[in-house]
Amino acid sequence: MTISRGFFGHHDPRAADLPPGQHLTHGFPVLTAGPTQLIPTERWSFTITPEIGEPKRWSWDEMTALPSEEITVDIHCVTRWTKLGTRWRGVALDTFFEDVETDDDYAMVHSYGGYTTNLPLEDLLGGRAWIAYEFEGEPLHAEHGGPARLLVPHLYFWKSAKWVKGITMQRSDEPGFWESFGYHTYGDPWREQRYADD
Ligand SMILES: Nc1nc2c(c(=O)[nH]1)N[C@H]1C(S)=C(S)[C@@H](COP(=O)(O)O)O[C@H]1N2
Ligand SMILES: [Mo]
Repeated sequence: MTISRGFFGHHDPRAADLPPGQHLTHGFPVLTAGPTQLIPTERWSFTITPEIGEPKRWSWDEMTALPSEEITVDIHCVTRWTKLGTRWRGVALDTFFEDVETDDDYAMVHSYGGYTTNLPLEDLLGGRAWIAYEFEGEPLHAEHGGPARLLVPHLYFWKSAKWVKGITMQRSDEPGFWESFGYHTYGDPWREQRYADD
């Protein structure tokens, strides 16, 4: 069966895919607190540091040699834009965590340039989060977090740290950059968890 756009009148055919309070964008806005980081791949590395135990580090070549996936997902910014059907290539966080021993339930994600964001370890696992390094078939542009960013599309997009550098594991859920300025500690767009009290 085919359903023409006209069937839905003037409403967007995928309006059902919009979380509450969001509107569609067809562009790709750039949102960065501070300057764009320019990190050559030779200088890029990604480190997971448990609270107790050995850190594990991947160079660019080691990271890109890991099995990657093509991911098509909707992304939701807390400033109310949603972009449907974005296509990325990346390595699932499950793959990195296979090599890490940790008893810690929370993660603090760190970026080159100092940005941070927190989330439960659980939300990085189960095929729901990636280190992404291609967007729409091209190397990820620096303004969107290239050479590599975190991609956690089931949470508001501020959790998807650009120029990702590492993850430190922690026993408790400490706030990252926006979270310490009053944004929600978890940030589920479907429950409209924008600010601390939502
Ligand atoms: N390092 C870093 N990552 C970041 C940000 C930032 O300022 N610095 N902004 C966040 C916010 S608020 C959003 S909405 C998205 C924007 O990603 P984009 O610029 O690729 O659209 O990146 C997130 N990751
Ligand atoms: Mo954002």
